[in-house]
Amino acid sequence: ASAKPSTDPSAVQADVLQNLEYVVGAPSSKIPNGLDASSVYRGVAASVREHLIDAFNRTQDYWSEKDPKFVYYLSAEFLMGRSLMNAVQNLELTDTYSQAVKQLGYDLETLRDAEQNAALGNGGLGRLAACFIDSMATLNLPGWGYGIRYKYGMFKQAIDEKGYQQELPDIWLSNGNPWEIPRPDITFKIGFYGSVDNFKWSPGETVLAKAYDNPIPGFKTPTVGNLRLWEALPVAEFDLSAFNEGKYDKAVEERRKAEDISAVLYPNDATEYGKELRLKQQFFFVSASLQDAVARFKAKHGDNWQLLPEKAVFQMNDTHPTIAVAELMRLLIDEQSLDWDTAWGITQKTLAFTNHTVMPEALEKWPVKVLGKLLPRHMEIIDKIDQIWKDSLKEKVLAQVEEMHKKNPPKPKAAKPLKKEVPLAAKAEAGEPAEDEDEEEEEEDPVEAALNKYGIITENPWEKGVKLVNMAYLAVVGSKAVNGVAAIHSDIIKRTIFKDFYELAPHKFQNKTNGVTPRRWLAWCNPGLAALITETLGTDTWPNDLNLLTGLRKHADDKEFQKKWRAIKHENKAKLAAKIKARTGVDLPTDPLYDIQIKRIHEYKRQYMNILSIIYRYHQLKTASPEERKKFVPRVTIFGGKAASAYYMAKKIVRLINRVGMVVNNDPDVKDLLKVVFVPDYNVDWAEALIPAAELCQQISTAGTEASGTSNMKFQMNGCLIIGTMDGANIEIAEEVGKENLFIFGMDESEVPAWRESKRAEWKDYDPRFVKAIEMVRDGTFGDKEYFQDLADSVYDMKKGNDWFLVAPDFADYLRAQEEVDKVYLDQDEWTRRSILYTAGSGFFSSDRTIKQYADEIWDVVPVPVPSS
Ligand code: 26Q
Repeated sequence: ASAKPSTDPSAVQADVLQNLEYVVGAPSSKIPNGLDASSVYRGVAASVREHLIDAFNRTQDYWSEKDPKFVYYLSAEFLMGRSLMNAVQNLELTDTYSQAVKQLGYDLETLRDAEQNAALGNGGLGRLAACFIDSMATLNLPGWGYGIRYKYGMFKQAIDEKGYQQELPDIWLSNGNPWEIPRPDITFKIGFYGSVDNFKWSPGETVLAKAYDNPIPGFKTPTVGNLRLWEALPVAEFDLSAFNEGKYDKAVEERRKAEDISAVLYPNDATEYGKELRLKQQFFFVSASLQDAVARFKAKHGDNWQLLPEKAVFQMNDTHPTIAVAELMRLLIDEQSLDWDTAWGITQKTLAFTNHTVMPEALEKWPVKVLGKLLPRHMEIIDKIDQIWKDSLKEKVLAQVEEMHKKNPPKPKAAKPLKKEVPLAAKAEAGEPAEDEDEEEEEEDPVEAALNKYGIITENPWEKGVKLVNMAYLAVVGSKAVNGVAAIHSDIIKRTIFKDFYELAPHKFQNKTNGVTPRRWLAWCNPGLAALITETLGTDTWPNDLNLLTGLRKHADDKEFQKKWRAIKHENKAKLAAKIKARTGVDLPTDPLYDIQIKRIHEYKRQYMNILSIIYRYHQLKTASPEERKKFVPRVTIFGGKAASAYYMAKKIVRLINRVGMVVNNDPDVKDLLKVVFVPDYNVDWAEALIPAAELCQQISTAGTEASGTSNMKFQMNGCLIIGTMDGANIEIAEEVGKENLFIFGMDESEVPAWRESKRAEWKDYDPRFVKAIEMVRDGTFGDKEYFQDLADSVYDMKKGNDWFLVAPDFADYLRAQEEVDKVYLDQDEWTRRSILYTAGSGFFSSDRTIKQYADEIWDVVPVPVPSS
């Protein structure tokens, strides 16, 4: 179809038939009724794609002509999920396609399930990037996402019959991907290794980055944005000389080595640094993206490089793309012949950085050895940036040391200057262990020590002589703006990990509280509630103007309205129960309280604390008389989430939850009073079914550890009450909804450090209910006694584990909050009133608000709406 695609149902139907024949290649004898769902899905998707491409080309042409400032969102992850329904809904073609498909004898909802999830991300950070590009398109903001087209996305999780997590490859491209536009004509060369001679880099290995464009439809606008993902390929298809000599394996080897770079998503949402392939991935997509954007700029503006910061801004999503600081410098200096100072001025005005964690192990640090070997020219550039940075720091550090010495004069010591000059590395080479030092060498020069601590290049505190590049520091120094992702988090980074940087350049530091797209996470995933909202507000524009939801507040006490609200939740619970039955075989009643915790498995997120409280509840039920049992509030507790494959404790937590489920769900004593379900392979698709059905969600991270959280916002939008700590965005949700309407418990962030430093060691005051739950983990109630001992120790035996995340001291208050949950649930009117207030107060958490703030306060990018044709 070369003409503009029609939106008339019968024309759409004809178009689908045509695509079934010529894109899917189905024989006409089988069209339409002899086809499987996957084939029909592909025909429908190919038809929807025509609408997308049409609007995509109009948008991109228009932006190209107007030449506004562009934002480029650099992210190693985009967790898109499925696209069919989102595209159809955003294009406002749902009725058209539903009818067309129905007339062919199919159901759009069923076809939806034939699509593979695009799981090119680990969790929150990747999904945030997906929500952001949705909002950018909806707000008509000129901008692209840039990332990696992984051949294999996030691993698939299976739970075996013993309760262990198994990891399986995610072969998501096996049926093709109708949503992408391959661009064989858009390629860039990416170099690695090699040597530098007089500032000139000669790479020892070169691969090709090939572009794939993924159109991103906005809602209620003709704008369709772009997510450009790069695939790694060999520069030459085959090494012909090797091929001709019959060395086929050598010829193929090149290809495999190149393709490895974009082969797999690293399935670890904390750390994997040191792994050369990971750094290769990062540089690969950053270099391709920067080269692409710089070429676009040059085509329009020639060598007027001073104009670059007025035409482009790159937002770096965590440290993963921060090699961009050095790569932009290299492109400007080595390829465009700018001098250092000019290039540095432009770089610092063109880059911005978002931090997503304060956990030290998740802050990327690359060994100088690894980075210097893979990217020798970049290492030189980073070295120089570090020198300049340390020089600027020196003055301040000297003043601090003098101040310290005034207050606390250093003890005079015997001068042994010569011995002190011997570098540690030299000593190590001479065969002396670096650890084994005599006393005077332990006293480091305080200025050196401070410079080492805040330097971009620092010595690994655990391995003397090993130098590391701190990528977060590199990003802070090279950026015009640095932001955290929730108010408390942005505050913490100024006080802790970036303290000195903040003091030297306070104006750089900002907060941008996360948000989520209300299209996918309310309007599309919860059609029942969406319809009631539209009817009640008397408008359907709220998904683009989410503060309109405050109009629901005045209905919160209306009993009739509450009844309708409850009926929708009940319907969503029934739908979820059917899906769980189909996937796991577990039968769930639909009247109990649906209590859900879905997120990556981590000690700091405390799924462990949740399951311990469930274990205690099980104990209470078992020891209660039949009369007493009647007083329990029935609960269905649901968990979902993946454990990184090498994360020892996380895997044990997954297994414990599954073992508890096996015991509890088969115990006739507790029957419908308690169910424990672990949904295998939690992903975006599961989230879209779980969140609308949830009545209570668990946001229970140790205060100060969860940067923001974003599922909390999705639950809130769908009227789900929160049990949680004063952490991340929970705090801001409490402000919007009224703290009294959440079930808040536990220590707050200011109390945690003191606890860790002192009280922990002497604290013996375990709550007896905690002791009981731990005992049940130990005594084999859930099988495999031996296996669970060290999990128990990790929060209980201070000699073996140190309960870093405060499960023990927060447990009693957690149970108190849980009792409060039960009490309020018995009063369904009160529960529903709160539920309405949650949705009504969720406007602030639309990613449209977040993106508008980025655009206004960091990017300086303005909407350029495409005229509708
Ligand atoms: C790093 C090095 C090597 C390999 C992998 C990684 C890696 C990959 C993914 C490190 C971190 C991640 C993902 C982090 C993440 O999802 N963080 C979450 O970001 C959300 C969006 O801002 C926040 O809401 C969450 O609080 C935060 O945990």
